[in-house]
Amino acid sequence: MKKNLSVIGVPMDLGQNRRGVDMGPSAMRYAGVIERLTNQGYDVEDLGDVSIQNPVAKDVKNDANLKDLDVVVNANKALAKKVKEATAKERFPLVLGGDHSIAIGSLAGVADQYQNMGVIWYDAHGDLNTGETSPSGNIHGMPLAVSLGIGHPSLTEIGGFAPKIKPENIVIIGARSLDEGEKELIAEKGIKVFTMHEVDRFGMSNVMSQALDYLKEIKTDGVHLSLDLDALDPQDAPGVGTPVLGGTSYRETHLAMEMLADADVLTSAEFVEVNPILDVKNRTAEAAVGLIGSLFGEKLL
Ligand code: HAR
Ligand code: MN
Ligand code: MN
Ligand code: MN
Repeated sequence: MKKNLSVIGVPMDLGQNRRGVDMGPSAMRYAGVIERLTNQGYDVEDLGDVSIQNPVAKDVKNDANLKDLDVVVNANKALAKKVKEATAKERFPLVLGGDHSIAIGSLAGVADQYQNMGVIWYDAHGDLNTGETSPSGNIHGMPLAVSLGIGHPSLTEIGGFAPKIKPENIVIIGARSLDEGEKELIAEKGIKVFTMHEVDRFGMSNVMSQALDYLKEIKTDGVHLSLDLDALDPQDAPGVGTPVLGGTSYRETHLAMEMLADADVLTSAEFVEVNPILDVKNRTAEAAVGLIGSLFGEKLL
C-alpha cells in the first residue's frame, strides 16, 4: 500500500432520499479516522470536503427518473478532479461519503490512470440501475452501471470518457437486494457476484480468497474498493439509509479488510452511506473507521 494518503470528504446526500448522510465525513473524522492512519505511520493529507452546490435541493426527479441530477453531476465532477490529482501525485485516495452516488466521481478520477482497473463492490445492493430500471430514481442505486457506461450521458461522461471499468473486472460482495433490471444486467454482462448465500455457505475467508484470485487472474493494475456500510448487518451498522437484514458482520468485514491489506492490491477506496442521524451513538462511523484501520494494515497483535 502507498504510504501517502489523501482523504477527501464528500458531504453528498442527494443521491437518495434520507437526509443526513451528508454528515458521514464529519462522523468518520470525529471517530478518529485521520489520527488512526497517522498513528500507523502514513503521511495523511486531509483535503477537506468537496463543496456541494445547492445542498437543499430535494428529490426533484427529472423526465429520466433521476433525482437531483445536476447537483449529483457537479459534485462528482469536482470529486473526480480531486481524486485524479491525488492519484497523479502518487497518493492513495481515500474518499469518505456521502451516499453511494459519489462512486461515480471516485471511479472517474482513478480510472483513466489505470489500463485494467479492478473494482470490489462491497454492498447489500448492486447499484446497477439506470433511470429506466430504478424503482426509486435515486442515483445512489446507479453508480456501478454508470461506471460501466450504462445510464444517462451526463453521468457516464463525467471525467470525459466512458466506460470507466469493464464488467469482467468487477467483484460484488455481500449482495442481498437486487432489482430485476440489475439481475438482468449481471447475467448479460457476466458480472462476478458473491451474494450473502456464498458468504454464508463458504465463509468470508473463502469468498475473499476467491475474489482476490479472480482479480489476480485478470491482471488488474489497480483495484478500487467501494464499501457501502449497508453491506454490514443493520445490527452492526444501523446508521444507513437503506438497511437490509442478513448482512455481513463487523467481524467478517474486518477479516475481509485484513485480507485486502495482506494482498496489497488496492490503489483507492471509499467508505459510503454512513448516516449519523439514523445511527446509534456513532456506531456505524466507528465501524467504518475500525474497518479503515484494518484495511490499512492495523494488526491485532
Ligand atoms: N436498488 C434500490 C434502488 O435503486 C435501492 C438502492 C439502495 N442503495 C444503496 N446503495 N444504498 O447501495 O433504489
Ligand atoms: Mn443535505
Ligand atoms: Mn451502494
Ligand atoms: Mn447499499
